Parts: sequence; C-alpha cells; structure tokens
Amino acid sequence: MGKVSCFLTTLLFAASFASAQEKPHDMDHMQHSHDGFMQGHMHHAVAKGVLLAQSDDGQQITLRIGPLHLPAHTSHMKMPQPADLVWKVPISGWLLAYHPKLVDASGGAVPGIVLHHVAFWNEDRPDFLCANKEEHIFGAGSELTDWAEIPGFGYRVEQGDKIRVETMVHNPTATSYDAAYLEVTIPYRDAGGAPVKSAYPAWMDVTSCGHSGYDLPAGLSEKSGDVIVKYDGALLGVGGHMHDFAKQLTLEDATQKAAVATLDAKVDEKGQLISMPVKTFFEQGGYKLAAGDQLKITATYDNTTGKTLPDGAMGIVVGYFVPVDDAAIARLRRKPAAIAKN
Ligand SMILES: [Cu+2]
Repeated sequence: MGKVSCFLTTLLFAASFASAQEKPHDMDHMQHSHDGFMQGHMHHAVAKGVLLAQSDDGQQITLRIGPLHLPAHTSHMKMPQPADLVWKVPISGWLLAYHPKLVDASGGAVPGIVLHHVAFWNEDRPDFLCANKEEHIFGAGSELTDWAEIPGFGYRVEQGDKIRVETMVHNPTATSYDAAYLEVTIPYRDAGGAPVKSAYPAWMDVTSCGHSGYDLPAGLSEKSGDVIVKYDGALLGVGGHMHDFAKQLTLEDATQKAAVATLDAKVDEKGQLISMPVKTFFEQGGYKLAAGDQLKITATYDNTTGKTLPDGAMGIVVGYFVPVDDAAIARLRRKPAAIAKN
C-alpha cells in the first residue's frame, strides 16, 4: 500500500493555466495509494528530533522539516515517522502557492521518492463541505507536486492559524540519507498589500465525508457518494485522485441534473495509473454551483488482479471553490482537537 497523499489536483489546473511550462509529470502523478488522507489507522514508530523551522523574506515563507534519517531499503511501515508538526502561520493574508523540495544537510538534492506524502491541514478551520474534517490545504507525494499560483486567488490565513503538517517518509532506494530536509516554499500576499480573492480547497469524495480509502473489488466496479454544497459559488476547475486500475471519475450536480466534469483515467497496460486529467472552468468565470446543490461523485475501476485489494481505491474530485459571499466561508472555525488524531 501506499505512497502518496491525496493531494490536490488543484494545482493541476492551476498549472494548466498559470504556468504553461509546468512539467506534465507534475500534473499527473496520483497513482499511489496512500494512507495520508485521514490517516487515523496507521501506527508507526515516531522519529525523534524532527523539527519544523521557518524563514520569511517578506514575500515567501520557507518551511524546513527535518532532519529526516532515511536508511536505504526501508518501507514506510518500518521507518520511524515524524510526529505531526504544527506550523503557526506568522502572517495574516493569503498563501498563494506551495513549492516542495527535498535537500540534504548541505543543500544537495534528495530524490522525491523518499517522500511518501506530506499533507497540510488547517486545525482551526473545518472543511467547508465536510465539517467533520479539517481543511486540507496542501498535499504532495513522491512526485513533489508543485502547487502553482492561480493569479488573483489565494488561501486566506490569519496570523496564529495552526497548520498541522503530516509527513510520512520511506526509502525504497539503495542509498541511505542521513539528514534529509523537506522544504516547502510558500509565496504569500500580506493582508496589507493588494488583496486577492479567497479560494477554498474542495474535496469531493466517493465516500462522501468518510475515510477516503475503500476496498477495491475484482473486476469492474463503481462507487458513488455525494455531498451538499451549502454556499453559492463557483468551481475554478477540478482534477481527480484515483489509484491503480482507475477508469473514470465523474462529478455531477444531481440537483441541476448536469454533468460537471468527466475525468478519464490514463493507465498503462498493467493498469497502473499514469495520470488523471484536469478540467478548468476558470476561463468562463467558473462552474456555478448553488447553495443546496447535491453533488454526486462516481469512481469506476477495473481491477484486473482477480482479487479484492484492501483499501486499494480512492475516488476524489479536487478543486478550488470561490464563494459568492466570502464571509460565509471565511468565518468558519473549528474547536481545537475536535478530530481525533493517532
Ligand atoms: Cu489516494
């Protein structure tokens, strides 16, 4: 099992219109199963001495997580894992992008493959679609997905917001890394500067608001879930997250009886996921959703292994949502520790 966190495809569409030079590879790699999304069920030994440091040059904040001691040929289950760390956001304003990389103690490159996943959760805010979850604002796996800036939009933070940083590492390579660091550079716009519009990550899951992973039966299978949008607004675009043997992910507005997006998975001859497409609505001013609309998400797989793959599937449509009335979502706060952690 497992490699990558369920991260956003958001950047996928961000990349597709914000930065034409984005490597296609950055925009697809979602094939790995993972335990990162709501990982309540994993129990790893804890790696000692892993700290989160930050620097701020006035335009961007760089977070540095480490040192990570990564012996060769070590699975994520055998590898001691960093405890969740908390990043206290030092500014009020908007986070504009997330650029992850891995380095060694002297700044040399460390291959992304040793990152199983990293996920950022805003502990102070609920997900606007699933209030039982924290707001999931960034994620990446071994592809070190770069979340490009969407010009004119950002994720609003208040000084002191606590972002929980969940990191899982492993090392399938033959090289040991003694002291690796995960760095995430986050350009931001200070609240005192020219404002940008707030966009919120929207995770629309075939398990509705439950745990994202589910058992994948042999052969053709289809799973659907739904979620109610409580706010008028628009989706800027959507991408998808599935695992191996994926065929298709669809998003419908069941209330409006409209197909929002159909995302056909690209797999290789063995069924390994190569990529999921991205559909943008940004150019037309976004795909409009109305408060009360029921969104239906459906994932189709064709598991050719002949056996059930436990926790082998996910189906998540991920996008950015811009509400008509920003204040309605901006004011959402959650009580600390309402969500159990491992
Ligand atoms: Cu997944």
